[in-house]
This record gives sequence, C-alpha cells and structure tokens, in this order.
Amino acid sequence: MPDKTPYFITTAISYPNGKPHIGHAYELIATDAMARFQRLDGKDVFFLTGTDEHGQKMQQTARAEGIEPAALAERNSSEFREMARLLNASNDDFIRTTEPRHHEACRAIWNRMADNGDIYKDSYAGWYSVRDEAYYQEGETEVRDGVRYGPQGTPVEWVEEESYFFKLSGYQDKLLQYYEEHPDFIGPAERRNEVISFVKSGLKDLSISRTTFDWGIPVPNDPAHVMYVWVDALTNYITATGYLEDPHGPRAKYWPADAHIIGKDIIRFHAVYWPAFLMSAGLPLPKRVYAHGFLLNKGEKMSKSLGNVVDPVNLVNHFGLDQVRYFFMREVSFGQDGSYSEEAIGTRINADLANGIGNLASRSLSMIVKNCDGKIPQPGALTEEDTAMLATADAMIGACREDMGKQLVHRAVATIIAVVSETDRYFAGQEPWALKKTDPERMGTVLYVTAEVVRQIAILLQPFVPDSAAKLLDLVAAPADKRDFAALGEAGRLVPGTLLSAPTPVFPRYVAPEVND
Ligand code: ME8
Repeated sequence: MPDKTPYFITTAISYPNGKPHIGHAYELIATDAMARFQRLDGKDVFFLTGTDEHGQKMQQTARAEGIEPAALAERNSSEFREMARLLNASNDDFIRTTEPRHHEACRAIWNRMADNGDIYKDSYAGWYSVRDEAYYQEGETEVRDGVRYGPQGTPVEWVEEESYFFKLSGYQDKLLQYYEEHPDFIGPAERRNEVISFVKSGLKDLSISRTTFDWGIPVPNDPAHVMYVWVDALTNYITATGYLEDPHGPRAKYWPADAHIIGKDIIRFHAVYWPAFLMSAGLPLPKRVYAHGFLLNKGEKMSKSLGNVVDPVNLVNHFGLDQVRYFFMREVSFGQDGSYSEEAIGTRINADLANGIGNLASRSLSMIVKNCDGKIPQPGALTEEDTAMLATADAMIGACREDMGKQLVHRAVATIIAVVSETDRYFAGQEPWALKKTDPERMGTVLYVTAEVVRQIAILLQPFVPDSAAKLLDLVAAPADKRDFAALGEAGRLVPGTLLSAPTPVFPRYVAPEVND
C-alpha cells in the first residue's frame, strides 16, 4: 500500500469572548464534512479547530465581567470544545493559543521574520477596531452619528503607541505574483478579486505589537510589547503541525495546509497577512484559503442587540444533529451568505430526508425483507433502465469529488439528492410491487438495483450526516470495511444472499410544534 497523501484542513480559530453561535457551528460543520470526505476518499487527514484566546477584545470582555482573561478563555474555550463534540466534528486536534506549544511557535515565527530583516520598531498612530482586532486606513472608515466605523461596521478608536512593524509594503508585488501564479489560492472568485484589488491599492507596513495591554504573547527580547493578536492567531495553523519545532516531526508532513476554511470577514488576514508572514519566515504557503458567507437569521444579521442569536445547542436539540448538518450543507451555497429559519429547516428535512432518502430506503428494503426471505436478491439479466440507474449511482463520486475539491459542498449534496429523486422515479416506473406476482425474478432485480443505489447514496452521505448514513449502511448490511469511497461502484456491490434486518426509520418526519396563540 502506498503511503496515504496528507491532507490538512482547518477552520478559523474562534474568539472565546462569548459562547459559540450558529455561525461558528456552520463553519465547523462544513469543514468537518470536507475533512470526512477526504478521509473517506483515502487521504491521511489532519483536521484542526480551536480557540483564539489573546488580544484586546478578550481582555476588555473579561474586564467587563470582572474576571481575568485567562478565566474567560478557559470557560468559553470549553464551550467551543463541547460544541465540536455535540456537532460530531471529527477534528484531530483542538488548539488553544494560550498553550505553551503555541507561544513557542509564535516566538519562532517572529524571530524568523526579524532575522529576514522584516521587523522594525517605530510608533503607530491610526484607527483600530477592537471588535475586528484590525487596523484600518482612515479612508476605510466613515463617521455616522458622531461615531467612526470600520469597513465591517464596527466602531474604531484612535491608537497611538510604540509598536513593532512588519514590512508588509515589501510584499505587495510578491503577493500579486503569487495570486497570479496560484489561481486557486483564494476562493471563491469574489473574494479573490476583493483581495487582489486591496493589495493593488497599496500595502502599508503593519503594526504587529501592542503596549497598552498585556494579554498576549510577549515579543522576544522586549516583553513590554505583546504580539498583535493576528500574528499570534494565524500562527496556530503551523503550531499544530509542529513544523517549526521539527520539520521532520510526526505531524510536519501536514504543512503546508491544503485548505483554511474561514468566514469572508477575515479573508484579508488569511490571504494577505498570512502568506506575507510565511514568505518572510521562509515557510511554505497554504494551498488554498476559502471564505464562506455569513449566516443570516430570516435574512437579518445575527446580533446580540437584535436578540436573534441562535444557540446551536437549541437548534440541534430541536431538529436533531444530522438534520441541522444536512440543512446547512444543502441549503446554503457555500461561499455565499445564507438565510435560515425554522420553517426552512423543517421543509428541507421532510422533502429530502424523510420523504427522500429515508422513504426510498424503507420502501425498497422492507420489500426485500418481506418478499425475498430477508436476503439481498440475486439480480437477473439487467435491462437498459437498470444499467442506466447503476451508472448514475456509480457516477456520483466523480461529480462529488470535483465539487468538494472546490469547496462546493452544496453542489455535492445536491448531486446525491438528485440521485435519490432519480431512483424514486426508477422504482415507481418499475413497479416492483406489481412484479411480485407476475415476475418475481424481475422484482428481485429491481430491488437489488434499488438497494445497491441506496448503499452508494449512504456511503456518500457519510461526510454530511455521519450517524444517519451509518444507520442506512447498517440497513443494507454494508460491511465495516466496505464503507469508504473505495467501496463505491463495482468494487463494493451488494452481495446477493446477504441477510437484512427489517428497516427501522432513519429520518422521521419533522412536525412543527403547535403554537398556542
Ligand atoms: O474571526 N456566519 O474569530 P470569530 C458565518 N479569532 N460565519 C461566521 C458568522 C456568521 N454569522 N460569524 C462568525 C475570528 N463567523 C478570529 C479568527 S483565525 C486565525 C482567527 C465565522 O470567533 C468567522 O467568519 O469572530 C470566522 O471564520 C469564525 O466564525 C470565527 O469567528
């Protein structure tokens, strides 16, 4: 067996200044689906998530609560870890930027940039958004009702302090050349265009240390300064691989990352600052940065003041985990903003899961259990329709692989669910219930073909709805070692004579609770 190809995928690391919200859950579910997909496709996957615990925002939130930032980080980081468990995320590590391994990696990357002559001391005077932890040019801000806001709509404040700078201006041409030579580095296209025009508009040197608070990683040999939180945060990705410590260590093979999955609000950090830092430090660059859109609640931005921030725990308790995972992956075009509502989730569950794959599996498999001695029937000669149906099923992986390679998660799910509809049409057209009396052998063939398609659909649904897909695979008695993508198509066809047990419902219909006016 040749060694498996390493595949390193990450989410952003979240600020634990509050509990996780549905936007965080969305990013984690999508990245988990991608990680699971690559694992099932035979890659050696390393999937990383975690929390970004330093910075002024954390320090201010802690102060407002009357606790230490470390205590705030500890409490909420646990909530994020718990959310990952609740969502059935298959992450291989959970990094916290307060860990010693990370402090060490940050010092190492800082020293490499300094050794390359890219860090100098000066003083900063300009606008800073604590909510975004970002510096903005005056031209990017605007004043409304006497308050100055940054481009993301968060208030900015004037900052003036001694600071270390990173010579970002020296990387403008190198970055543009890199984008040109690596057209897949940034996705989707809107974000790539946005980044290129930002870089073309001119890069100024970046302030990379702060002195007015101390909740951060001290700058090597100058502890009056803490590192700018984004230098610290971005470095997490390489910390977790141990690459800086030992480029031949056990996880070093995962660097550079194959994909950073992040929200569109933080593309600038990942597609401009991060590659520039890495170029300066003489380290390989990630292969792809993909920015998803924002989740909106019934079309409105979620905010604490609007009171429409949905707790992922409540959503999962109400609809079920796989139902929520499925909804977000199917309903939102990955890369675009997406709206959700309880009605939309309920409708989707019933249309695609309960009436779709759930119903197809239970109708076909219960017919096998009743009419074929509970065993997968021996198919007879295949008709053109049978062959076409199997070919459609066998072709799913090619389409899904291509879409997942471009983070088009919704398209991969749509491909699978379209085959469910196609199979429904096949099944209805063949009328196996009528064949029972007239031509039982032909009935067996139709049921065999249908069950085989159900098997392949179930294998491909695993990244999105892992527990439910496993139940579907149990229903068709797929062996444990025949559930990965290598078992798709001819390689893993159902074996006639395999005993099935009576199907139990996998996706119950969703019935909205009665509202009492
Ligand atoms: O930005 N819909 O942390 P964060 C979709 N610590 N995604 C959303 C969202 C929404 N409504 N709200 C937030 C940070 N996100 C930094 C990252 S990475 C080295 C450091 C996404 O807790 C957001 O875009 O504010 C980001 O990718 C992630 O959640 C964490 O956001």
